[in-house]
Amino acid sequence: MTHAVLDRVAAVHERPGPVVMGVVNVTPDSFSDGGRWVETDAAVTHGLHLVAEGAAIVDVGGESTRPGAERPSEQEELRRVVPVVEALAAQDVVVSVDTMRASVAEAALSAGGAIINDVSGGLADPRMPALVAASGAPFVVMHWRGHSHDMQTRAQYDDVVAEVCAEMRARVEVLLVAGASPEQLVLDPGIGFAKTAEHNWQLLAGLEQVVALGYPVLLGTSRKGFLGSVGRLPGEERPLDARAVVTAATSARAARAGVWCVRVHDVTATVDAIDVVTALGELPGTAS
Ligand code: PMM
Repeated sequence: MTHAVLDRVAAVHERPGPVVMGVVNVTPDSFSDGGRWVETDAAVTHGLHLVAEGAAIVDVGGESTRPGAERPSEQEELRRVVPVVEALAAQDVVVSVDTMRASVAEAALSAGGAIINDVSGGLADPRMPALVAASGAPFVVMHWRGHSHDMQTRAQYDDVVAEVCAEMRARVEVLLVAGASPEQLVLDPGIGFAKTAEHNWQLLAGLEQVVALGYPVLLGTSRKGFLGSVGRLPGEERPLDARAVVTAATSARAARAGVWCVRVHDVTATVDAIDVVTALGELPGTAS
């Protein structure tokens, strides 16, 4: 059984392969697009542009999670996020809200948002699991080990794929005990969150194990640091606006692994990459 919102996403998407979630960060300081969409109108226009490019979901966030980032107040997060969610939802866009606060998630759902995307998987706010259960909305359970200001000190694993899977399963248990239903849950290995570049590559290589947990999987690699530095000498990173192609290459990898959704800033490049995987007959379950 799937959730009605995920069925709606599939209907909007109208094509095989992972659905594309376009990112709108309404923040002054997100690492990849901070400061560009802080005004409500600019954020809404950008969200609609991402939909025109092929995004089936627009993810609206008001808190930067870049390594080292400090948190905005709850009031400030609400001020940033709610008007954008409301305006996009009014235009029939499937909106997810990228928040770790139950209050912000609740306000966003009331404003027409459809999906809660919590990078802490419900760990940051003890009220989140109850809200997930009460709302019935799809909930992205991302793997997370602590807030951004010091998360990289927690990037320690013996077997990153196995440990991330086990920690996500533990979050799923908590959410189910709180009354959420399995159809609501989407898993995300949390690329870049308490992970080194090597951990990120190991998780990408092991994506099938995440998919095998039996829930839809969301993957967020877009423009992240390990894609800036891949193949480059130290100090010669790709600039943020030159990471669409490397991001699209990871979207192709995700498509082959059977991921449900990829969260990206550059929608066109990722749609193109998924089209190639589809044409090759390399989507799981479609081999000829
Ligand atoms: N990454 C960021 C923000 N939100 N949500 C999910 N589910 N998965 C991610 O990997 C993720 C996320 C950080 O990236 P950004 O600052 O460029 O949005």
